[in-house]
Amino acid sequence: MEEKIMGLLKDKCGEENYKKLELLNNQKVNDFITGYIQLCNPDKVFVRTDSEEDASYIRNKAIENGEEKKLGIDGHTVHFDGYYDQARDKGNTKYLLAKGVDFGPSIKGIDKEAGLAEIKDYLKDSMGGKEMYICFFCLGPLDSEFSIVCVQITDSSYVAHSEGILYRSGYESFKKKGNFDKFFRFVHSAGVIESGVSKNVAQRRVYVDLQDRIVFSTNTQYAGNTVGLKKLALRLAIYQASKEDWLAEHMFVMGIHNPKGRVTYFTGAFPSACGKTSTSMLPGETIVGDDIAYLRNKEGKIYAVNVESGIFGIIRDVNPESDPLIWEALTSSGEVIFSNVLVTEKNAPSWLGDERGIPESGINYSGEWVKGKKDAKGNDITSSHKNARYTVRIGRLKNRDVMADDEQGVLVGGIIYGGRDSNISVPVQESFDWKHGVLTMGASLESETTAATLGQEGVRKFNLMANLDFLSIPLGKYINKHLDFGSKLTSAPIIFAVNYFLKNSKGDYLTEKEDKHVWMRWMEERIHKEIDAIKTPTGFIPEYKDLKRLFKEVLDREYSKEEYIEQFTLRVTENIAKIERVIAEYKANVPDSPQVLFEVLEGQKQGLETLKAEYGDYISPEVLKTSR
Ligand code: OXD
Ligand code: MN
Repeated sequence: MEEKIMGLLKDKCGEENYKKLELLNNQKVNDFITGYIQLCNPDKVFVRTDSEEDASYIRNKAIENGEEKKLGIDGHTVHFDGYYDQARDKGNTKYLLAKGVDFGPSIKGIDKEAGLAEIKDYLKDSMGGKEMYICFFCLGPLDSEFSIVCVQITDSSYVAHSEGILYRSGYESFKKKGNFDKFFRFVHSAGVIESGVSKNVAQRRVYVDLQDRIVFSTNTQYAGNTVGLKKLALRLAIYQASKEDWLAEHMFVMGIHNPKGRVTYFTGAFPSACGKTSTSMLPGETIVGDDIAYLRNKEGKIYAVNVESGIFGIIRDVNPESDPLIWEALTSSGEVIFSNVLVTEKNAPSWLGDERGIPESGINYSGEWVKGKKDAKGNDITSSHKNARYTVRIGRLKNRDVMADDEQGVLVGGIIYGGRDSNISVPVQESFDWKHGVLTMGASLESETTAATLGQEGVRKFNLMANLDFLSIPLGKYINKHLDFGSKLTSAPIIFAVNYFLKNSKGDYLTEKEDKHVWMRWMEERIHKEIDAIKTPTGFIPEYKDLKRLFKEVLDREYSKEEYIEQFTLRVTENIAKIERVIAEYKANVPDSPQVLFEVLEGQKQGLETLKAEYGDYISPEVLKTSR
């Protein structure tokens, strides 16, 4: 390294931190760091190794510089993002694309040169008066064929602290690898801070450079935009996976424990805020991960790992009865970062749907808050934000799976797709085979939008495999990749679809929050071929007798025939309309759609129309059973 540049690195790092970098003996790491020290111009630099001492340095900094405040319970802190910085910014998240490259209308790109110039302009001197944190992490279990190591540069101790909870530390992994250059890089600056939050949110940008494996994020604090290893890394991973024959998915990984003593692992893809985390934490079952999974084919079977080691979960309607495990972790001492909740006069967090009730006043993401407070546009400001979050290590949950850190991953028996769907699909159904599952369940997923992304809520949107927001390859290629991946399996997992949000014509939910546990147990028994099911044009659905038994066994509840019929009635017209919408979406926006997608969807539509001609718009499962 040039004398002058090395001098700068030494000067900003100080003896101790410089030594930590020296021990890595990695030229690419050093070049990367010095480049951004020069550009961002921090006052000083801290290098995080895997030591507890370094983790605690960052934790303390977050308190010292006001990014987090201590709450009443030991280890609990709260962080606030700006009023207009409360969710993922899809509109300003773009791929830096070389001239002539186009991923199709569903994926936002920006000319690489122009995008780099813009982001570097925002980063220039952005860390003046601040400390730069350099952190090393690992996606996936350490020393595993699944794992990818990463370097995060950030000027936010909250981001660095969150990552310390959410990911496995990776400094030692870098050291072991020596002078290598295949790692992910993230550069984040919250930009100018005013009253504790990013001031220039109009210049909030998340730009992804797939070729150079680097993601930039500026003028934002919300973790979904800033924690590089989460959704920013998922974008890089999807691209890399597409070149290397594995899958990077927006999926939980969990074990379902049958009373006979066996455990069957599932992965499940759901859009944000649609029940993914709460499924993965079902009491009596075990959690491997709640958000992002890497899947690999090993000897014809799928194995999966959790990319993360913590949970950045939505804190809404979390109560001791419905979510006992997370409730316990969130109300006992230990490390938890709450974000964008209400802080009460007793210095405790309060959230929407908290059964302890909402106080009259407190401090929240809008500052001092009192019931009835309105924003500049006259909209009600809720006490806690709808997308308020907690950040906690999975190890804090009593039901962490024993295989959670296994470097081989867990054998996947079932894959689930779920969305927020108020009027079409039955609560649970099983695909006919891998191709049918991928195309009619994963590739046809629609979901009503939620507060996890900026923009209007409750709008039904196409969301390919619940991964659309993070796709970094053209959609058709992504679907083909899944089909191809499945075709190489000798023992493919069974693909299922669930819907926790089905309503009746009056707008009431037809299922309870806990019912998902029964659907999981039904799927588990189906995988082991222990029970029959009813064949319908959209998939196999449960028989009443099995659900009646499982409701009693799992929830100690009587399950009536009426409930079953209402929940599992095939809504033929709605299903046909959905297929037509999905086909239209692909025709309009996915130039590389695989032909087989249209064939399978048209086939399903035909099946529905034939049935409709005979039995009408709404067909009871009892009728479907006899019409086989
Ligand atoms: C998340 C998201 O936070 O998907 O997991 O938005
Ligand atoms: Mn997610």
